[in-house]
Amino acid sequence: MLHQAAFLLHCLPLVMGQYDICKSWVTTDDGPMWEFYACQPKAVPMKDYATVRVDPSGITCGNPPERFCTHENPYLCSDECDASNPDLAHPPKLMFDKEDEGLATYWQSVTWSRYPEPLVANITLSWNKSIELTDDIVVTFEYGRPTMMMLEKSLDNGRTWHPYQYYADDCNEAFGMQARRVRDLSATSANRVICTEDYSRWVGSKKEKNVRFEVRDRFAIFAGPELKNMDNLYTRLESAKGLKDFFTVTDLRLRLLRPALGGTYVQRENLYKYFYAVSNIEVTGRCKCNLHANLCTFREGSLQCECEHNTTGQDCGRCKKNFRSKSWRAGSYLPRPNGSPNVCAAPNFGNCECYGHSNRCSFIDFLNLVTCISCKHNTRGQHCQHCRLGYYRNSSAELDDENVCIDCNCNRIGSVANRCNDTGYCECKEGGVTGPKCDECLSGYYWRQGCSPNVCDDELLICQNGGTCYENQRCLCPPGFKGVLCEQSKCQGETQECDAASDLCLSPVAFLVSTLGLQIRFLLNL
Ligand SMILES: *[C@@H]1O[C@H](CO)[C@@H](O)[C@H](O)[C@H]1NC(C)=O
Ligand SMILES: *[C@@H]1O[C@H](CO)[C@@H](O)[C@H](O)[C@H]1NC(C)=O
Ligand SMILES: *[C@@H]1O[C@H](CO)[C@@H](O)[C@H](O)[C@H]1NC(C)=O
Ligand SMILES: *[C@@H]1O[C@H](CO)[C@@H](O)[C@H](O)[C@H]1NC(C)=O
Ligand SMILES: *[C@@H]1O[C@H](CO)[C@@H](O)[C@H](O)[C@H]1NC(C)=O
Ligand SMILES: [Ca+2]
Repeated sequence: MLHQAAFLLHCLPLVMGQYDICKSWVTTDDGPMWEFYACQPKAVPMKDYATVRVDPSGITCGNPPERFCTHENPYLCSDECDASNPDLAHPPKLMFDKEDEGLATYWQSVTWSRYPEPLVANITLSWNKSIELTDDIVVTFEYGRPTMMMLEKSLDNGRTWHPYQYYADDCNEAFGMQARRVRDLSATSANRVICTEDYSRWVGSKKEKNVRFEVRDRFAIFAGPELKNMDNLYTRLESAKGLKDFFTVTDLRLRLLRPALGGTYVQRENLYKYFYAVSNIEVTGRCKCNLHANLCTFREGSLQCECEHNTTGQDCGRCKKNFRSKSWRAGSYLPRPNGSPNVCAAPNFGNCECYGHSNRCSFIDFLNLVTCISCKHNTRGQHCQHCRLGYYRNSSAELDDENVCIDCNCNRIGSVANRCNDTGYCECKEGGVTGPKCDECLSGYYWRQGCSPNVCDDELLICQNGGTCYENQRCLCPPGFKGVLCEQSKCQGETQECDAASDLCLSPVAFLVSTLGLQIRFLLNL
């Protein structure tokens, strides 16, 4: 029995604290050396590191002071919220404080005096850091839970938002969704966004105060009811697309859409009993460090991974400079039990950096030089630091960026060759071709498989006799006329009698003179 207890004590931190060391100094046949492991920070309460924002402005009660009552005491409306009196104020910070036992402190909204206009509020928590949730989000409401609410999340510091879970006493009426329970989800639907009715029904305001986002129940789909089989969970997190991201957030937003009603209908004659009051928001998680750090510290107002494995960045999402002989990769939970650290490494010999465009270096004996081989991403050079012919350097990308070389994309017909200068300009053929990609024409030319001089235009090469110029390529002549500029009547010859319509016949001599003049004009480009 005693033995068992000791075993349990020994085991528990192991189960909870898997992947908690990044490296250890070991003795091998080749002497002592570092051994590296996949590692992650401990899960901790995250609410202390969040900044909070409550919208719209003026939604917090007490300015001006306001009376309110509760569903238990609907006609005794003598409680007061007064922002200027610390004992009667209910600012947002009271959702994150430490409470003495039995004494709830809470943020409180104004009452629903503007009914039937909706009473809505957003509570936004921001970490400026990606967090991996490891336990349920628990929001505690005093005086009843909302009858309509949404939880949203962001993965990009609040630029875009996505629904996380819907809550209503009637999912179909509130959101047009079928009510579901997380317990009914399966391995393939573990990251499904659902609407739940479990946390919105009226059960008296003292009894059930919590609204949950069930992280543990979702984990249990893979790890079993007691979360004993964490191996299986980690394997799934690694392999199932989008599953890890589902539990990752940088921001959370509670959208309170309708308060507790304490009954079926809103009583218009007593709107002082409708409001929101939140005493606590519990968020448990760990910094996302891509399995390259086991510590996360709070510095200059932000969480920051203490990156190992020669990685760097807020989430250890890059290799340190001079450790980019391979492309960066996240660590892996697999294979068990220590995972793969996927360390960033300095090149094997010499000081040959390939900026992540090659994994291999080669020593060229007669030049006495180490060079990267098989540079990818359209790069070339000893360090893969140049762009291949036909590509140019993307000035907004770092040298180790996969997008560092941009295709010149020179027009095949208009350019001399598919190569360009450092701003992407191609070298154009003679004869009116222009534009960065040599796919445009100078004025006086038109594009048709290259540039050709205009046949007609509106200035000098004007179509005659009422003809119209078609795309600078040819004149569209009226009936009875022909020629490049419609300068020629169709009825020629001196002796034939012409139709009455075409009494503008020219004699052959006159015609010759006329076309000659035209040609001269054309040649001189007058
Ligand atoms: C709450 O946030 C949502 C987006 O997440 C936004 O559309 C809505 O206008 C916000 N409401 C308030 C009152 O700020
Ligand atoms: C967010 O974190 C980054 C990286 O630690 C920091 O540079 C930036 O100033 C932070 N932004 C805010 C608004 O705190
Ligand atoms: C990171 O670089 C340092 C300095 O060269 C080296 O001592 C250390 O072993 C490297 N760590 C890893 C995980 O490669
Ligand atoms: C240049 O690099 C930046 C940064 O990686 C990238 O966002 C952009 O798309 C690249 N431009 C082109 C034209 O590929
Ligand atoms: C590239 O060529 C264009 C057009 O000739 C020129 O304007 C530009 O300055 C050149 N850029 C560089 C970096 O040489
Ligand atoms: Ca509190």
